[in-house]
Amino acid sequence: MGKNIAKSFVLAAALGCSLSLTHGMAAEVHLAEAAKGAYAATQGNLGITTPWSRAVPPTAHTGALFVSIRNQGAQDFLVAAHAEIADTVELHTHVHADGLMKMQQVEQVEVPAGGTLELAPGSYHIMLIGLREPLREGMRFPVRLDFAASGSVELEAEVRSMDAGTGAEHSQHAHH
Ligand SMILES: [Cu+2]
Repeated sequence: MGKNIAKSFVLAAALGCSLSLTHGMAAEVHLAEAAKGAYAATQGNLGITTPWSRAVPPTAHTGALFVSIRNQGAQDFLVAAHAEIADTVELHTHVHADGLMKMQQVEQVEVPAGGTLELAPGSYHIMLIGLREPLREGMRFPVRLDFAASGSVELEAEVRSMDAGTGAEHSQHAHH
């Protein structure tokens, strides 16, 4: 009897140990993220990474911006984006239609409560239409993001190489 109690104690200790280990690892990941300077800006409950786009050939008139938005609070919506570098800036998503991936404009994009909105190649993105100058690797340009609840955030976007990022290549998708 006494032996059994001792055994279950050991088990509980082992479980407790593995639980706190998992917890510790999650905290470590979070710290690593913060140490990297994961956010270019924070506003209210939002933490926003540096918006980025791929370099485009000088003949291209469109580009796409990607950014990650972490929301520590209640549900919010990205409702608009502005950038002087383009005549028109729209919020887009990708949809499958007739076996093709097509881009489609959306009114707003949810930033889920306690979650992350990921604008990424092949998914939601900010479309830059009518580029006033080519997006060259290494250049930076100002961008403003408007949120329904959190207000507007000014950021500086950076242009990365033409093959930056993972997933589907944006330039290969049919544009509405
Ligand atoms: Cu688009």
